[in-house]
Amino acid sequence: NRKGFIFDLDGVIVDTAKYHFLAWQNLANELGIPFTEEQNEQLKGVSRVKSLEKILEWGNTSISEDQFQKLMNDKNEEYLAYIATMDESEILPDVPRVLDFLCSKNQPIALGSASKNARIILEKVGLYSKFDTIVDGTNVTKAKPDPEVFILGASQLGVPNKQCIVFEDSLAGIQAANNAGMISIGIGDKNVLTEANYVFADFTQIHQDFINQLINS
Ligand code: B16
Ligand code: MG
Repeated sequence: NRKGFIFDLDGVIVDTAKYHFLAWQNLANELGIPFTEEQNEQLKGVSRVKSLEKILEWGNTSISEDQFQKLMNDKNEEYLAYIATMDESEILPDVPRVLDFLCSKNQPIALGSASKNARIILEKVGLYSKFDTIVDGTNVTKAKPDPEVFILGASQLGVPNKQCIVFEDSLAGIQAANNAGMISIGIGDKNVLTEANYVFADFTQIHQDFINQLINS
């Protein structure tokens, strides 16, 4: 049996949300807009442009298009400085075990992320070569919950949507997987990821027999 396994990046493979938070917080500070960890939660899985739009909305602030571009660039430069410090110690628990198990079962593996920095992050943590294909924010135009990112991943793997399984930490990402007709597996809080087909706190809770069931279903 050949399924397609598609992984989100931030919140599933690594916890880059903490770096996004630091960089957005800095930017919000400069604009005099309060920015909390709760608000950062709402930016998970959301594109860079949409994230800045939301922060400006929260602060009732409007700026010129030029300034908008400049702020996005500044934020990304700061974010990239944090990314530069990353190594394999930042991979979330048991992610390599699951990737290696899928590989040993000859299952195709894709990345499906909203981030435009996905490739560099995978390189930094040493997981780049584990993926048969990578679809990220540089390849798609429509943001999750639109299914574009996952549908493109499935087609690059050569696997029908219905035979794909998506691991996601954000509600918008779970909805994107469901909208693509894929099996959705939430990684995180089951009270948040209510629309997922399955939810696990993290990959340490995902055992081989469950993965075998997915492969053979
Ligand atoms: P970038 P994911 C998403 O990654 C993050 O969750 C989200 O917070 C971020 O704004 C978005 O990527 C864009 O990231 O600024 O690097 O292009 O969860 O879809 O892997
Ligand atoms: Mg995510």
